[in-house]
Amino acid sequence: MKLYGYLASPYVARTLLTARWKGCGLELTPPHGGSIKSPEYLAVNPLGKMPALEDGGRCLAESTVICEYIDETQSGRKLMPEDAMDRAQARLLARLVDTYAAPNAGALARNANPAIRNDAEVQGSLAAIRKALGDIEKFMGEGPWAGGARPGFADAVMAPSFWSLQLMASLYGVSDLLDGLPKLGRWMQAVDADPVSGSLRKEYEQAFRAFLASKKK
Ligand SMILES: N[C@@H](CCC(=O)N[C@@H](CS)C(=O)NCC(=O)O)C(=O)O
Repeated sequence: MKLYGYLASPYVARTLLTARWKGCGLELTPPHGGSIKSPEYLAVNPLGKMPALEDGGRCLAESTVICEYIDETQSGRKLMPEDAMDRAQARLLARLVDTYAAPNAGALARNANPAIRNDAEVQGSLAAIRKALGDIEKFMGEGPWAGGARPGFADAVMAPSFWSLQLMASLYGVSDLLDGLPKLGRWMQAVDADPVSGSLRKEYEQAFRAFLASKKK
């Protein structure tokens, strides 16, 4: 099994977090030809996005699909809940992040340079992110993890997206996106305190900052 992409992508980081929580030792491989738009990589993932996963000569795209595949095929504790409603709830949280929160990251990234910043677009994106996080808060249980006592699929999907949104929001002076959201605040404390997700967050933030610095050159 081979996982392609760079850690600075939250979509890649969630698949790596899944692999690490499973304890399966899956490492990241840079995209074929050094780019997600190279003909070699497009042959693996025609979407030209990361991550992609190759296994047994076949390829998968889309991070949540890859997370589920890793969970189903690798040994170790199942990250997807046993109960059908709990499973649906985990997929729902993942869907809410991907549909309503994460898509706003693009506008924050685009406006990082103050010289060519569109303030209205930035404020609109921050408001949309806050609205999405407020909605996600309403679907969180008592925690501390999304599914209760232990980390699972929803946590693996959500955590890197929250890291990325927080890093981007901090470019605009927003120091805590989860302010006023007690369930998500407790959840993030659990994510930071967990040895696997806590240490991946540090690696992720380093990779993200290196990516931003490379864009400035
Ligand atoms: N829905 C996709 C999103 C993946 C995605 O957008 N990845 C970004 C990196 S953060 C990417 O590859 N962007 C390149 C592009 O869209 O051209 C997933 O969950 O895997």
